[in-house]
Amino acid sequence: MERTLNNDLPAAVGKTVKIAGWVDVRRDHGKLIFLDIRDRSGIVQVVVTPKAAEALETAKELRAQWVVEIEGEVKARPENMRSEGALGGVEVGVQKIAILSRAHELPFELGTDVNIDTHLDNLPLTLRSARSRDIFTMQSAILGAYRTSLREQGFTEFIAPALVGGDAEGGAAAFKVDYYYDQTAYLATSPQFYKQIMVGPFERAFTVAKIFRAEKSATTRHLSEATCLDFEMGFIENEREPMKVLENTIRYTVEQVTKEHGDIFARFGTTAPLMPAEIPILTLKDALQTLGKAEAPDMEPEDERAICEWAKKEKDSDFVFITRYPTKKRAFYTYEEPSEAPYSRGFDLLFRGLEINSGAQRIHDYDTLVARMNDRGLDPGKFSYYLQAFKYGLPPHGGSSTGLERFTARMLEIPNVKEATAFPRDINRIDTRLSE
Ligand code: AMO
Repeated sequence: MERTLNNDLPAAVGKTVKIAGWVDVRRDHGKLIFLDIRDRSGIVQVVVTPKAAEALETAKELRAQWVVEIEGEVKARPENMRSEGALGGVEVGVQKIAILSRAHELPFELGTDVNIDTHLDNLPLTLRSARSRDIFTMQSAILGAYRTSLREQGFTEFIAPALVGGDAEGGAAAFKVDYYYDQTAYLATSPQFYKQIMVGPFERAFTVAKIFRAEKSATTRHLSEATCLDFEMGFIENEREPMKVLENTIRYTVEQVTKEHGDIFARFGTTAPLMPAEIPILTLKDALQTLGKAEAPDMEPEDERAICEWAKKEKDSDFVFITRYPTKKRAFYTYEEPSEAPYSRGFDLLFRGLEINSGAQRIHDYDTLVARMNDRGLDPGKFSYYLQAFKYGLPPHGGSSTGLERFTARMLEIPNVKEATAFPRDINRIDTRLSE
């Protein structure tokens, strides 16, 4: 018999089917045993009665996370016994149970509140919890929508390298790697150079890239390995065009996840993000002034939270753009706004209190870029490979990068970005805790 997925069971009432999955919960009620069986499509209740004597003996043995194959008849549950959800209206009357895999006793009941370290120490188990499955279902949907939207806006996806010869951000701490011939390579801190190079062949290019940053600080928003949704586009007037493309992409993503995953927002006690017709844009100066703060070269995390609260209250928006950071606070390739020097054409996008994206118009003129490198004490000779893109003609261009984990975390209002990372790496852990 072919396997039926749980979410196809409502259409199979009266039929005998075979389902397969994990035992989520076993409940004993006198002579009956109820099992909740989870497969990739959902969770369904099955009932084992003394009529199926052999199955009942097997069911008595079953524990959480055992993997089983079950044959039985699909029945509509009586009106007063229905539970919530699509599968709440059906159950399977069990005829046969085959055990595919036995689980050891669990260290704790799945779904109970455990602290973040216990959660991370046991990911092969805890990722199976309803909460984790919701988080990574959401992340997968974000990723899919992001890609679709950029493709629809004329972008070509490429794969950026993770092993590089130097640090693209010129400042972000890079992990060193022993390479061939006694050379030191680095793990990429950003696909920045490669996406700019790809403007040459494609005008509009994007990549989903792993970035690695030797972040020494243990915070709820920093990872040593993060995933970035990066795009770059040519023939722009200024930074407003990449900001618009980003806004379109975010809007499409929010629309898609709202349509497909309203139930997840509800389970996390939050709502789909507020997205006005236009995301508000503030200069750094205006943002600080709005908060009654003195002028400063950057925003502190508490300023980011406060300005997001302001945007929500005053502009009905969970997103806010901040522009006109001082050029010297931004990466060396950032274009300066000529009419407002020393302020730049760089921007950040804040979402529900956190920076989730950074972008800018870039310097596209070879001589200007070399001069900027010299200003910053960077040796242009070390960037000769990247500089070829400019030597051989590159239009005015710009782009941005969204941190997937941060975007996911704020989407569901999860306090720690690590919970929105399937296998997070941080100062204390690379799968297992380093202190052990
Ligand atoms: P930036 O350094 O701001 O910009 O990174 C872009 C976005 O990536 C995410 N991010 C991180 N997320 C978790 N842990 C980290 N350690 C981490 N570092 C970065 C954030 C951030 O907004 N080249 C530029 C982008 C550009 O100009 O296109 C860059 O790397 O969400």
